[in-house]
Amino acid sequence: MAEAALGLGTNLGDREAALAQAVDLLAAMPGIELASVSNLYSSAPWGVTDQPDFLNLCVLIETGLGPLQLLHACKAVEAELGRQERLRWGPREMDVDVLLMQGVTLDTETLAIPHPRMAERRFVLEPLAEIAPDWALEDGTVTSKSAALKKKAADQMCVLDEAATRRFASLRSA
Ligand code: GSY
Repeated sequence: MAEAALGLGTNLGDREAALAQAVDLLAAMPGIELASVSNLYSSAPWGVTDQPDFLNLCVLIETGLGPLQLLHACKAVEAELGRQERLRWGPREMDVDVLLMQGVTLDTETLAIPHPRMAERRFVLEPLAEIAPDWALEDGTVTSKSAALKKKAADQMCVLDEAATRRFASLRSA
């Protein structure tokens, strides 16, 4: 089993309900055991800015799946949540990204691990710092990179959303 970190985000429809369903679907997948789930963060859209704000969270899992099998599991959750093909950086019903995987460095057309843009995204590093603070990145840890990015990108809105986190928790299956 390997530890892996996933980033989830949505900016369409009932976002807390979609995140709750996505996390429950991941937890029910063969080969995936959910280890921890971060709080929810409201974040300004990254890339294409003329779209609704996102809700984001990160999860840590233990998995017996290989990297591509894990990617397919993430894509299956997106499809189950009604993900439509739209603009590359556009609005989405659900996005599930493989961020990190213990012992895996990969750079192919299909999948890159660590996620190539995670170090530029507060909406990834801030929830991830809650659940994987000491995970080593290229030049630091998740915590140190998150703190540095928070200063450097102070204008990139990303705030802990306690109300959304409470609603999300109440929507998760028992
Ligand atoms: O790559 C993840 C999807 N996505 C997001 C997101 O999850 N959160 C924010 N704040 N902006 C985003 N832009 C894209 S694309």
